[in-house]
Amino acid sequence: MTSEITYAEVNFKTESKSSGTNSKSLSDPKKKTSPHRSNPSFPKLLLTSLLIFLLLLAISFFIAFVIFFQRYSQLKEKKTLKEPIPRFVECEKSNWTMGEKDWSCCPKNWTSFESNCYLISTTSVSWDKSEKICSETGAHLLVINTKEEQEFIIQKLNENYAYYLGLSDPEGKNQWQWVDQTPYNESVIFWHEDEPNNPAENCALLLFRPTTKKWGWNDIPCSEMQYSICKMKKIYI
Ligand code: MMA
Ligand code: CA
Repeated sequence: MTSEITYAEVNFKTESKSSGTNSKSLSDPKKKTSPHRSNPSFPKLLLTSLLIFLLLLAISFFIAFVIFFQRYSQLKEKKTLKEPIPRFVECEKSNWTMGEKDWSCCPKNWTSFESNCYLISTTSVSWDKSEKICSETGAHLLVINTKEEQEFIIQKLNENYAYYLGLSDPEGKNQWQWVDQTPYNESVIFWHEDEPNNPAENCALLLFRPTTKKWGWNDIPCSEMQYSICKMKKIYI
């Protein structure tokens, strides 16, 4: 904002200066036709106005360059925030290849299963916040696609805690949605008995129930502070 105002001021100055020069140069031809031929201040004036013009041009270029550089670095910053590439990765050689890329990698300290990486987060935050934290690393809250995937994940979890999934029912109409747009498939659901049970509980989590000695899903209010699990696709190099 400020830089645009400065630019407008410079333009204004340029105009007023050049209009001043014009009026002088307009008066100069008159002098030439007049009987007093020799006017020693004329070349000096021309040189001065030329210098001023060049100076203003240089300043304008400089300001334009500064604005451009600022915008460019802002753009670059936004890009890096949107799609962060993990600084450290751990890779293993795949027994099958993705074209030329035969190493599959997960960010350091994430666990890997099939073609995905998982991070079990032990900070208690709301559902929205946990999804935000996952997405900042290029991941999503856990979307469970198969029974095998859930079986793999639960053996990494603590039975005394519950973990947010990427599953919500925003309108409380029992229309459950996965965060990555995976269709909600009734044949791959693992709700605990009698769950989901409350239209005011719009977010799902994975927890252990000692009564049935089973891991399963429950719906709870999205504002509850809970642990969570992030999931992202492996990176192939
Ligand atoms: C809690 C809460 C609910 C859940 C019931 C099951 C009392 O509420 O976790 O989401 O459905 O327990 O008894
Ligand atoms: Ca419930």
